[in-house]
Amino acid sequence: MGIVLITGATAGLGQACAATFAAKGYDVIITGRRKDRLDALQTQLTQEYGANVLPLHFDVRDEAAVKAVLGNIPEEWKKIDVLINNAGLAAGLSTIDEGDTSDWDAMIDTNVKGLLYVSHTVIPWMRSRTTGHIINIGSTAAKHVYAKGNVYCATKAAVDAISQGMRIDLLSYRIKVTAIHPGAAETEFSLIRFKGDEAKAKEVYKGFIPLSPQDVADVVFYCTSLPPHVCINDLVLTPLQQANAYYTDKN
Ligand code: NDP
Ligand code: 8X3
Repeated sequence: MGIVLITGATAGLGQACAATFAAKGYDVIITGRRKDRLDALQTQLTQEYGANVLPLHFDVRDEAAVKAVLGNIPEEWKKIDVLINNAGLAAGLSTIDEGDTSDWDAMIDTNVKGLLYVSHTVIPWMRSRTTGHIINIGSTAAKHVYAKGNVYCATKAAVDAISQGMRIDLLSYRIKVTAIHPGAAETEFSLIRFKGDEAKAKEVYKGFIPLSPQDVADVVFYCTSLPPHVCINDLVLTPLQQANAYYTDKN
């Protein structure tokens, strides 16, 4: 089928994407900071789907590490067909005057700069083959800002804008760029946002049926399964009870 690279494959949406693409016959490059999870996922994907798996252990915020680890993969793995820029986080939920600046750094460095470092490494390989598909995971938070979401929403609006820019710049190389913007999906996202507070994290998903990681992975895969001349540019998916980042009908 081809080769897919998924950043942030140790949990949530990225992990579901890894399993989905492996099940469809892709060779899979999985990345993240938690090496134990990468190793476990490699074993699972190999045993369940017979997939070839390349686990890469690095922090997307560290440009030198991105270049050293991802930049030096074996030549046969550089023929990446699909890049899923998924690694990301929300850190904290505070008004702008009360925000923690280290949270801001983490979100901007991961969600924006990390996505750029990884893309900057992979795009030349796609360009040389005049083919490829970049999927950037944005959020409904890219489309509407919600109270206390300030910097997180800004990073996802940046992902939206970068996706538009990539699409223009890469048109002549026939590289597809798709931004996918999920609404609330139950993953480790809220646990990370609330720094391990499980009660607060669980509260986020009460009163409605959130997206599952598999729901999102199925949509991501669909976008990659269209004919070569068709590109979904921008796609928003939400739970039925969520209209946008701000309005959720909880009961
Ligand atoms: P999870 O917390 O479950 O997973 C996040 C993944 O990102 C993990 O694999 C984590 O791996 C990786 N990651 C985070 N920081 C870094 C880093 N510095 N370097 C490398 N990898 C990193 O969250 P989700 O699966 O929910 O989130 C995935 C993406 O989807 C994010 O971009 C998020 O903003 C977006 N999103 C999530 C929504 C939701 O409701 N869950 C809705 C809309 C968008 P590790 O810790 O091992 O490094
Ligand atoms: C994650 C969804 O609504 O918590 O991007 O911002 S939300």
